[in-house]
Amino acid sequence: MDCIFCKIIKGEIPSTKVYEDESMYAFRDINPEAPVHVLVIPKEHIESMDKITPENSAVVAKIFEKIPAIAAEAGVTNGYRVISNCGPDAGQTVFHLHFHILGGETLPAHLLG
Ligand code: DGP
Repeated sequence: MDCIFCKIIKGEIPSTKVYEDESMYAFRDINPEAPVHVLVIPKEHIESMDKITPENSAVVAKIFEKIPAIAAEAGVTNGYRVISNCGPDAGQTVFHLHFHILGGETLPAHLLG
């Protein structure tokens, strides 16, 4: 499968890891929009929020359980925002479910929609 994030999980494309366990991988966004910009992805390939099902949703709960620790590990101390873009109109460019963690400063207005 030709998925950039699946290749990152496999180590075929380098990334700056923040956290990893058996079900998820967290790494620095290549094009940060804030001092802390981390992407958290399930290791299982799920295209987007639209493809979350009763069968694969457990990993989403696990990701949200871990996000506070991942944000802290990445350097967030004073709050953060979590965003998931779903589909072309929302600007999703990589079709492997991912959650952006943004923080490290008072976020600019366009990131506080
Ligand atoms: P979205 O627009 O929500 O689909 O965000 C995709 C994000 O993925 C975007 O902020 C840039 C990031 N990204 C794309 N390719 C790479 C890559 O090869 N490495 C890393 N670290 N991030 C990437």
